[in-house]
Amino acid sequence: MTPTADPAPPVFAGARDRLVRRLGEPAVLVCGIVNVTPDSFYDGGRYQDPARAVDHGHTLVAEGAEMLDVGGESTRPGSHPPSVAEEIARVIPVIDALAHTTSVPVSVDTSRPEVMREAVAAGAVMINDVRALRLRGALDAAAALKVPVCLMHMQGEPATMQIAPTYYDVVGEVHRFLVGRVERCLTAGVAREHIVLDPGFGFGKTLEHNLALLAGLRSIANLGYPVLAGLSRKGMLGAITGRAVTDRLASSVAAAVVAAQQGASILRVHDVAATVDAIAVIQAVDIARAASTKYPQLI
Ligand code: 7PJ
Repeated sequence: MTPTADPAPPVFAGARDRLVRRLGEPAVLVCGIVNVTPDSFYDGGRYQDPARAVDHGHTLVAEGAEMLDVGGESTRPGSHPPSVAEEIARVIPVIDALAHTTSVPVSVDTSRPEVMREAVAAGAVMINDVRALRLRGALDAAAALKVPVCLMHMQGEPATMQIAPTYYDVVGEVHRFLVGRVERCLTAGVAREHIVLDPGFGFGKTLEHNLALLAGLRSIANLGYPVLAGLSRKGMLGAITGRAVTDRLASSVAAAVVAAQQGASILRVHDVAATVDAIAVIQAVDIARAASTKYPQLI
């Protein structure tokens, strides 16, 4: 294969290009989470069996997910990564099955270049990296694979990130970090229209930091790249409501709505059906607002 050849298998190049076009549209996209892990904070162990993970992906698509994000590394605070071989064994069969049996784009939640390459060969059309392509070889792998990449901010590593998160100006620092990663990506040859940004809620952040980022999300969206927000059932919602992870549906939907109103383009969620309904309400109001500007006598 020549270096300029398209590395996506031809059947998936179309799915990738549809995703890139979709990311350019204003409507918010709901991405369903498929965790193939024994230890994720909410659904760890529930979908560890590949067949169950695939079934769950189908359920999320039936609920209205426009994308699925498949991950094999739990990044919950205090967790340690699995071996590369273990991560590959977890995610590749699930990505392969979902890419061949659903109509939605499949993203791989990984930081490792080896996993990125196998995942794209199996049909993944986006890379979601909580380490923003900072592991050795990841940036070059992502550029060569020519798929959209989500660059997430994290202070530290999952094993220790919640011990003492410290910022002087969290919104400014996350903003600067993301701008720096965008520059590195562009230099490495990642296409501008393939870049997605994420402030990384809960990744090396206190409640105060997370709230400042949610309130200031617009400043990140104003960089001009689609923003992904992952707030679903996270600890910050437990801190606000006093509720256990199983009882954070309402707060998760509220947080998703706030993120959408602050300019998020992709909502990464466990609870697809409820989030899709909430976004439908926002969209209906947006349409009414556009109409009222056109025909002011209606308001
Ligand atoms: C995020 C993620 C997030 C992106 C996880 C969970 C914890 N990827 N992977 N953003 N969170 N891009 O499933 O809630 O917030 S793992």
